[in-house]
Amino acid sequence: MANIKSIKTTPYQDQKPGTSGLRKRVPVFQQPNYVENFVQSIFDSLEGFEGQTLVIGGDGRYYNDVAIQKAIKIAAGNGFGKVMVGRDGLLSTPAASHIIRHYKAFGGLVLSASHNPGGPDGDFGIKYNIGNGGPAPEKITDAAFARTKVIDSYKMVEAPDVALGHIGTQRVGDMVVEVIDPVADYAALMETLFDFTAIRALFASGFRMRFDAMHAITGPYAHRILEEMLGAPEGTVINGTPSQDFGGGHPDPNLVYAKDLYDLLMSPDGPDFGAASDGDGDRNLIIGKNRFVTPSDSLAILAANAALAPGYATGIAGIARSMPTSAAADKVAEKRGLEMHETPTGWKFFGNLLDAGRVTICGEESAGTGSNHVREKDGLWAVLLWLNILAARKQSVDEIVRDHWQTYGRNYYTRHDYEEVDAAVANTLMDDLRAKLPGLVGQSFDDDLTVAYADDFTYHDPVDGSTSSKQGIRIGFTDGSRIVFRLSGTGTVGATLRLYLERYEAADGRHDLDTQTALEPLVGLADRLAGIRERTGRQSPSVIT
Ligand code: G16
Repeated sequence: MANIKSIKTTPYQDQKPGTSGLRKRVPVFQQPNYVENFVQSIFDSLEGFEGQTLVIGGDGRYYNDVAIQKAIKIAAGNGFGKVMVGRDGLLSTPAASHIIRHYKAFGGLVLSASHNPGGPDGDFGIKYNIGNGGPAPEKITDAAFARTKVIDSYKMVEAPDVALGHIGTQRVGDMVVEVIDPVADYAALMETLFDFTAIRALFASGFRMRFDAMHAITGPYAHRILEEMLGAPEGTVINGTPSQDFGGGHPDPNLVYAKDLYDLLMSPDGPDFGAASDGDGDRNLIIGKNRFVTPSDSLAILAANAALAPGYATGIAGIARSMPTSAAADKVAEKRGLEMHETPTGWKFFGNLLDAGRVTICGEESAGTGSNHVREKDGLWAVLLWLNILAARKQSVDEIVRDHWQTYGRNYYTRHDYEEVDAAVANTLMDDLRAKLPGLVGQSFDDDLTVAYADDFTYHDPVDGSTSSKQGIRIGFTDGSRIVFRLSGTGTVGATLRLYLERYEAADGRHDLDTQTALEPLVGLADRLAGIRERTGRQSPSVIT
């Protein structure tokens, strides 16, 4: 019989999962029983997993190796029949989602704080995914949070640490632990979706690419798929070895943290195509030679061209985007007669629509795109779909983007982040703005901006009927322009105020303006409406994407 111990503990009051699981600084996770309490609280909120399989993997950041041993022993203590874990405890978030689905596991634990920095003073995180491979819905995360506030014991098998360095099977108490190759199943899935022969021919013709894995989890995946399977020259993948602190960097693939890649693609001798992914491999950055593609545009272009890839050859059922994401994808859906859905921020809201077959492609402005192949956003998937489209259309990224705008119009789009703002100041700013909303409709600003609607976004899930309110303040104008205010749910210090700005220019309109210039009037108006500068004391955003 397994040596299962029930160990006494005292609750923490701050284990509320945010947009994507529980994320805190490493020293917070290192407090006695902090991991144990949270993992046990998740299991206490689930039913029917006895004897079933749990997938566990992480992005390899600092504390991954410690937390994973605790999670495995608690899973054994709670009666799971088997744990599948990536070698060295590694699995990208989309690969974990695929493994859960492929092996019909009960669920999975993803150990990651995604794009947040890592290291002893960096961030760590734990997220639970359900049997469809996607992040747990609010019903489960709310129940887990309620449990964390009262938990008084957890169950664990007392056993030596599991050796995670080699593929194979071992036991912890009565539970089987299978260590698997983190890349193989995912790479095989990609091969079923994309025209690898055409992409191989593209590389063989001299097409040059640079993929920046940012010292994070996609390194092994990108080396295997791009260089070994698709024949991209060695050196195509840079920063390809995962490190515990991401080489001291910030593994967020945007124009601030992947600036070197951007500069390279804008240089005369730069490659044809540049891409990057984040800490846990679910985000993507796409840059063509002399052309950065905004994530919102990328979603629209991928949806419009998906049928060029074998996995989507019969067409897509519909598209979903998070509310702050630009309406570029809506234009595609409108023209093609596809279902279009607007959901709150966070991938968990796409799960029901994907499971119900209502949508095939989903995306968020925060560099996340994905499809029904898994239930997470998927950085390398987006890169491979772009490569498939480039191979099929035999055009440059710039030509494809311009052509798209000429067909559907251009949605100028930017996001301004004010990070580590005092939480009380940020909440008051949002409350005061919310109070103003009813009076804004019909008002005109700067001669040509008339407010068509102003509300706090509420989502009604059309599949399970659940409602999620207070998901971000939207102020929409009669010309299609829009200002959105939201507080981040993934930050670990103070509050992050996100300001999302959008302006639509029709197919025959001007598409060559500088984005920040095109959106300047909206930036000014947002500040006047919310008093951002005055209240936060910040003269400019910390990050512009
Ligand atoms: C941010 C983004 C969201 C994204 C979330 C999780 O949330 O705005 O669009 O879904 O991160 O992404 P990841 O798992 O890559 O961290 P928030 O609440 O900070 O705006």
